[in-house]
Amino acid sequence: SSDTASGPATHRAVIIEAAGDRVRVRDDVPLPPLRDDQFLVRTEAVAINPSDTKMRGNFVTDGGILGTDYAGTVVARGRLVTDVAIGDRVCGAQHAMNANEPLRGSFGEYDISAGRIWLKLPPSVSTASGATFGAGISTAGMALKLLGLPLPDAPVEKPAYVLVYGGSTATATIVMQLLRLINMIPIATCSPKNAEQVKAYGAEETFDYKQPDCAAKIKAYTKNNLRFALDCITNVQTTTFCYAALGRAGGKYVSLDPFADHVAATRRTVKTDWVLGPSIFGDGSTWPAPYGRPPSDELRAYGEKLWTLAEGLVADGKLRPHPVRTLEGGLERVPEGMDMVKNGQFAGEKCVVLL
Ligand code: CO7
Repeated sequence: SSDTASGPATHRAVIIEAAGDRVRVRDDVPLPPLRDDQFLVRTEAVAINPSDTKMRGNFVTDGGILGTDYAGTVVARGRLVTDVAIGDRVCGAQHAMNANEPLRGSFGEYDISAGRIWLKLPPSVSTASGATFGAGISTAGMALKLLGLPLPDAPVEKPAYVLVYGGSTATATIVMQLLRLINMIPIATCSPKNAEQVKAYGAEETFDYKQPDCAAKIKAYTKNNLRFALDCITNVQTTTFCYAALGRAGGKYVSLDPFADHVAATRRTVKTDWVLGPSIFGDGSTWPAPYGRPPSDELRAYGEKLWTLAEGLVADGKLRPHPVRTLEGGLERVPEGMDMVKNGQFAGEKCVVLL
């Protein structure tokens, strides 16, 4: 089918069937019409997030398109859109498995812009690398907010340490750069083999979490004054570790998934929260408990600000993407890519599928 102002009526996309959680690549998936305030992107690369492999069971809307991250070229725009032109390269995120808009996952030949959760890519960033920014910037931005920290337009006056547990994860790569830009000082856990890379993205010091005295070392390094911990892994061990590293006065612990309450209950002076990535769109979440949320205009405005700032930082080379490894051959390779991500075959690299 040929492109019109709204794109074709159908396109190829990776969908999931509720019965049996069957992932399929189909050629006849409806493409919703373009609204006046949206633009249409011909998808050239999609990145696979661990979360894409978790959209199964009661997360699934039957026939919905999977995928959060995309990058490509603008091919059509609604009449109210002035900040992108046809031919611009962009990247962004989609609110996948939103029961209200199940056909808006990113793993399709076309992506429709979602709010202001996108940015124009500068010539210095490849489309494949750009495809990794969607969930990364959204998750990192939400993490800063929940930690009670500002965005890069208003750096803190007094630098302080932030422990980033899981320093070599894709979220950590973005969050550590943002922490530096707001004048905070990231320190991170990772394996020794990843220490140089983690430092290159902003960590002042790295700690090998496999050493038994690691939390105590962090406590000593931060003189028992650590007040912020971001847990990019989130299980009983990692929550326990972060709680052990936080200083005597307590502070804030933020994780990327719900954490174990029995660990959190051990220290009353530590406040907690966890990031729900898609809350960045401001339209709430229809995902099952505890992932459901009401809409929030405050979060919508925050997301717009985050992504507008991120566009400038990426253009200036101040916000660099996570390392990528690509799979060629189009959307047909997405199911295989999801299996590989789930099995840890892309540790330390983002799996990007080129269309
Ligand atoms: O945001 C959304 C929508 C926006 C619009 S949707 C949500 C998007 N967010 C996510 O999907 C969260 C992604 N993160 C996770 O799911 C987790 O944090 C994991 C643990 C899966 C990390 O994801 P990532 O893709 O970054 O992981 P990776 O497979 O590349 O792993 C990176 C490293 C590993 O190499 C380990 O590091 P080293 O230094 O030890 O080699 O993570 C480390 N790691 C662990 N460290 C300690 C992995 N498992 C670990 C563990 N303990 N159990």
